[in-house]
Amino acid sequence: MINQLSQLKDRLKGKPLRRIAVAAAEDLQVLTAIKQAVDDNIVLPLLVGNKDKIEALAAEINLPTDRVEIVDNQGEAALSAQMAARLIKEGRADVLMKGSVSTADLLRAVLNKENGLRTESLLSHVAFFESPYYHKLICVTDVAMNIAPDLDAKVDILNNAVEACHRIGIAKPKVAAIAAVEVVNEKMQATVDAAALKEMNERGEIVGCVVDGPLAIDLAVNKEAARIKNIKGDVAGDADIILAPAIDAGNMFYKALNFLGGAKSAAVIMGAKVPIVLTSRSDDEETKYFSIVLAAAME
Ligand code: COD
Repeated sequence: MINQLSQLKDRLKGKPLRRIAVAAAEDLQVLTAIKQAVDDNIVLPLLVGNKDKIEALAAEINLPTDRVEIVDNQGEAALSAQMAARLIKEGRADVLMKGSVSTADLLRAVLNKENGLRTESLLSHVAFFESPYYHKLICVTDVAMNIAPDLDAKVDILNNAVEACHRIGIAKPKVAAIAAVEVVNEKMQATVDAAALKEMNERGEIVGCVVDGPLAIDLAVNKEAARIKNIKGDVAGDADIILAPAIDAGNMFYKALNFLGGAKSAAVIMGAKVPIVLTSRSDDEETKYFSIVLAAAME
């Protein structure tokens, strides 16, 4: 069982170094996380952005410049995102990382029809948490990309999270489709969709996992709460994946875990041509570092 983010590094043993393109790399925290990943022999960085600023920051943190390549862009950060996406398309990197550029600009570069990194699949954000109050890593999705997914989008979001779990060795993840209550209420779309996802899983239309729902968050992560409310099944109290009903609920849960719950996290965007590290500017260096490790494990 994986209960620490540091165990993700075990997934990388024996694998080649990942080439990581960083969009708008002129960011101290991002470069510090990159340095740790370089020191740990995880990545070879391709830093896209303002060369002078990148070199000054690299010198400040002793990032060995002989182990990084810099692609200069003196223009807007949005252009660095487009350039980084193009480098990936040209096969020059295996992972994309967000630097000092807005999430929307990075995602637009990724979603661009001609030069972006789209595949047939929906792209979605997959985050893993190590919480002092939970017995194993827990995945939460989608807390940062898809705003108000319909049922079809939720199926893709769920499948991306299941794939991420498989890649880090969680063979048959238990998925809790979250709502405010555990009974279907036609006025709460989250409950209707959660019940539909559970049925699709039972019919074999969603595979590689066990889905239960609707479940309120306490029932998903706490066996005692499930016992008191008489909720049976394999998922209750032991969920591996929390499928959020929409971005607001997911994002609040994610930030509450980090800022109030003492959790550590790592996150990646799945469904694109390559894994994408898209951490928030307020995430600390450790989150950024573990997100690099997670993305490297997805390859
Ligand atoms: N996967 C694949 N294709 C997508 C996806 C997706 N998740 N989202 C949009 N597309 C495609 C659409 O099919 C369309 O062809 C094209 O991209 C543009 O779609 P729009 O018009 O919805 O695109 P935008 O640019 O208005 O919005 C896309 C964003 C990802 C930028 C938008 O969904 C967004 O702002 N999401 C929230 C980002 C955010 O602020 N997160 C908070 C982080 S802490």
